[in-house]
Amino acid sequence: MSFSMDMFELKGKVALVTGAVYGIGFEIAKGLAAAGATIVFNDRHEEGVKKGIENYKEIGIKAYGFVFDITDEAAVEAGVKKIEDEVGVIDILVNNAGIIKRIPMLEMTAEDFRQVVDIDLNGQFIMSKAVLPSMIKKGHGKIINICSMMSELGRETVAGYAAAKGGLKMLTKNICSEFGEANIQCNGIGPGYIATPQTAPLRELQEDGSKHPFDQFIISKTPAARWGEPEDLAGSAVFLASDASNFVNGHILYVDGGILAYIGKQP
Ligand code: NAP
Ligand code: GCO
Repeated sequence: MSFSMDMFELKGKVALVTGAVYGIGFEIAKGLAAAGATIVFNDRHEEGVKKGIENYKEIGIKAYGFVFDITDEAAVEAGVKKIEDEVGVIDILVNNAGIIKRIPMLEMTAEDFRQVVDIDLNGQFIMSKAVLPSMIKKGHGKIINICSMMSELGRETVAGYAAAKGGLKMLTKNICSEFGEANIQCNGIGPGYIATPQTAPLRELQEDGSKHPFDQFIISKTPAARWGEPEDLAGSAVFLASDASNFVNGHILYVDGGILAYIGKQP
């Protein structure tokens, strides 16, 4: 297929973005909608789904919301079946939902660790497994896993999150390996430090009005010298969801303002 801008077009495609009521998922969904996709999202609670539908309506997007928890295999299978019946076969899955627990490793319980891995890794496996059969039948599909700096780097307090996001990078490569022949592309986006509710505690102002030390630390570690905004991720998501990336598979696209390229400020 020779190149044309139409390759970025998502008209007629159904995109499911998990946990996309706000934050990164919401901005990615906005980007996919701007490229023409029909947006479907989920939340664990009915109120979240209602809030999400309102959030999308406010910006002129008719989105379809469904209640299910990505860690509950039976609920996910029922949710995906409902989406297929009521909206259509899912062409694009963005595995965005996730949590973090910031606890020093020696204080982290096995249950804390398990919960993070369950939502940030097992949940992505369960979601992918649920959408793959119809993608295979339809003859194409795109799965985009939201990875992290912690797919490559470690830091104090995030043992569960780093283990899960490192695992998600390898799950991405494995889905690519196992389903590439079925014309399914599975890639990851690795956001840098993005200003969302998840990272709000790292940006809180100090009592004296000065910046949080972690806030300053991240700006000094980022060649772009700023936090990312959720909308910084939308262009990459559209690319990886579209025919423009049909020969890109098993790749993690880091959208990090240059963090992974940089050794840090010289003293
Ligand atoms: P966020 O603001 O905390 O939003 C996370 C979303 O996931 C929420 O809508 C949350 O719903 C949903 N969720 C959590 N557990 C779920 C479950 N079991 N089933 C269904 N939905 C669930 O996070 P964010 O910063 O936008 O992050 C989105 C993704 O990007 C996450 O995977 C995160 O790890 C990743 N990421 C974030 C950053 C960053 O700097 N912010 C950087 C790299 C990667 P509730 O409201 O119901 O909890
Ligand atoms: C943390 C952060 C990160 C980011 C992100 C980086 O505590 O270090 O929350 O893990 O959210 O995933 O890419």
